[in-house]
Amino acid sequence: MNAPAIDHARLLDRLQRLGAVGRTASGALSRLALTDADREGRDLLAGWMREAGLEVRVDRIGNIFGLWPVSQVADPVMIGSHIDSVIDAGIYDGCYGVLAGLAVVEALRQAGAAPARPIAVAAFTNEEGVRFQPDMMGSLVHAGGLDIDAALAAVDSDGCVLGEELARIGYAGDLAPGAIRPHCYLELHIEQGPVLEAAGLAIGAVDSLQGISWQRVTIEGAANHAGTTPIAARRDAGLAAARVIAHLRDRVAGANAGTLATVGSLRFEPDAINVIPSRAVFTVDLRDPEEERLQAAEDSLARFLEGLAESEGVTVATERLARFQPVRFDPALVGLVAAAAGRRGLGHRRMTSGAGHDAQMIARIAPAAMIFVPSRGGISHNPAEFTAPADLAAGADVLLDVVAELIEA
Ligand code: HGY
Ligand code: MN
Ligand code: MN
Ligand code: MN
Repeated sequence: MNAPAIDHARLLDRLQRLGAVGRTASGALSRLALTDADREGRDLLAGWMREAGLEVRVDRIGNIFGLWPVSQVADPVMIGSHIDSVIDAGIYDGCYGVLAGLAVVEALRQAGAAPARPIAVAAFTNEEGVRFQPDMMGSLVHAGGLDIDAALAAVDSDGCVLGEELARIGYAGDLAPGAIRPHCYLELHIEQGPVLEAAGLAIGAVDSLQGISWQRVTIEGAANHAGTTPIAARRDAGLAAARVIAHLRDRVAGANAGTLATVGSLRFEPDAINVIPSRAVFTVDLRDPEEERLQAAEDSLARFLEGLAESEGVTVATERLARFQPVRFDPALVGLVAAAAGRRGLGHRRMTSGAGHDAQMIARIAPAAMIFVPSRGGISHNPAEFTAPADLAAGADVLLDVVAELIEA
């Protein structure tokens, strides 16, 4: 076998081409799960996989698997991530890991490799969870953490049912959930944070991932006239929501170094300039590497909401959307990543992931690890998301080296 080498130019070109799919009239990238744009992106990926000689299989939650060599499917080295995006997204989040996985298979095939263990390149459905919750849904179903029928019954804010959307875009596959059980799992991903860039390092050997808690909070007050209702007589759902946001920032995130709190979505009803809001519906995203602190943040929010009902005369309802404990990845796999970076003379460090990833789900059923590359300015989930081509190439090279070791194991 010759020395396999990644075709960096083709990887970068595909990132741009996939990144062009799902642009709105204003040019924003929003390829939300199971939309027509997602179908277009899926079709593009599946076409590249087939051109590269992989067998493409789709399971019942729409996870796409590109398998090579075709003769074997059992017990593969799985390289995965996702190609769905958030709203007004960057082009690297998720797509980089899937396309680099495809590039690794192409490099090994090109070099005449005859692996003792097959490779499966996976694009998991609905990692972002923007349209349907929970996030990391496809990999969670794959890992047996969410019943397939419950996932197919998920409903978005327009009342669309996930299973019907999957059928509509032609990706309701026949493969049973979890059928392709990985021997081990690797995910290459942009860091989406500031750590590697600040340290001037090229590679993150990700050994852990923080816990995530997602809730939707609905506060019911009373609509009333903005000009005639005395402050003391108000049951102002808008004010109550504002107090929750301040509490999360000052008393939860502010009080604990490792805890992060975000209210990313908020809407008032009836949403009129001269009407006191009767209802406020918002999401709460809590993160912490320590499970006890994450639990304490959830408890602090629950107590605050109880007190608010009393003080503001409102009613409060919460709905749990997702809850994942912190994860530690496989030390041996993490060691392979660090060693491969070292052999290439790439500056690297072990680190934890602030973002959620499919790897945290697959880690439930197989040894898993992640490889990070730097994000410029630590920016992600934003059109300014960027990673330098040299860093993208280096990450793919490290992925290739580790996979080349694993397929011989
Ligand atoms: O929210 C997350 O961290 C993941 O990207 N869905
Ligand atoms: Mn991602
Ligand atoms: Mn993301
Ligand atoms: Mn993610």
